[in-house]
Amino acid sequence: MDTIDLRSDTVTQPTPEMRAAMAKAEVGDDVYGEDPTINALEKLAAERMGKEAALFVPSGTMGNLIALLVHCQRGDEVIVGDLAHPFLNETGGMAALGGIQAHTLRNQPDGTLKLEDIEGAIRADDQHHPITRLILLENTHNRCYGSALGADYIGQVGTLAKAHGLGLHIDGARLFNAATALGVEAKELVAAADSVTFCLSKGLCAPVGSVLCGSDEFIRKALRARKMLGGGMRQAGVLAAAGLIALETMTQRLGEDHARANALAEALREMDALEVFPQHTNIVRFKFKEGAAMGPVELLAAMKERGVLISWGGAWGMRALTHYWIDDAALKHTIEAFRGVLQSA
Ligand code: TLP
Repeated sequence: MDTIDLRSDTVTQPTPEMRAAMAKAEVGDDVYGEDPTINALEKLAAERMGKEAALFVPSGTMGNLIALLVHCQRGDEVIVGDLAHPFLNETGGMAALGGIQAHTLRNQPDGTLKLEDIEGAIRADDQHHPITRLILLENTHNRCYGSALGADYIGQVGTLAKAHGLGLHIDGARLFNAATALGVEAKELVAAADSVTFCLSKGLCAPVGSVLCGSDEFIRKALRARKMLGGGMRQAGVLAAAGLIALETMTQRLGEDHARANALAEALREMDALEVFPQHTNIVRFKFKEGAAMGPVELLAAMKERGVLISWGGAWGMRALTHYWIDDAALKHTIEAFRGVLQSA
């Protein structure tokens, strides 16, 4: 059996259908706006998000950074969760490249920020203070166990943002997982947002790429920021061809990944040594209970010997993600491998 790679859904390889579409994609110079496949992808993405326009970008990280650069000036502040990916895992790009200050608020276990905390964090108009410009939410929330933020909550944050003249950006790297889990259309989850980034490259299996969506004016500014960051790609229609399949068909099957993640979480809950956190979508997070006979380093090594890769984020515990390439046989093998390793410890 091939290695079963559950470290992330970023490891997904393009499907055979994607490879075929990539091989015959029509391309042009996208910096001239002449790549028909990218243009088609951007049009479809904007439609799916219910926004006026969209921009194909190389990664979720760049999409979030561009959004921050467009919403904020140097010295401005963004209200963001302390467990949010753009704060924790994007190399401090907002500070390094945008001079943007993160005003972090405690993320609740369900990935939300308390409305009263947000309200309390908005700066008064005072020469001593930075200017609060933006609120940033993440959906699904990676560190908060893949939880899905609902349209009602996001609407309330949007109302708060508007009342204070702030923008709302959503890091929707796994937005379609959230939409699937909640049984709603993705656009309902971003209706209150000014901008959203979603990734084609994670559970949707495209090899590269994310899409940033917003108003025409926002995307015009985003285009300049993308160029500045060196993200103006040329004949990248070969990538967008996979992105179109990601968006059209791969968004429809994420429920399967969630069901397998649920089965994995249930099986892990039966193992005495482990504490398994709530599972919502395709992310399963767990850690060893106090006094367990084994630690993450040993578990990862023993699982690897059995052909299964999982990841360990120190104090954050261990993580296994299901995705297109994890079928029922792979899931069965994984559960048996966990049982074998933990029962022999
Ligand atoms: N997440 C990766 C790692 O960076 C941790 C993963 O394996 O989960 N937003 C969210 C919520 C993400 O989870 C990620 C990637 C990104 C943005 C960044 O996307 P890329 O990798 O395309 O820059």
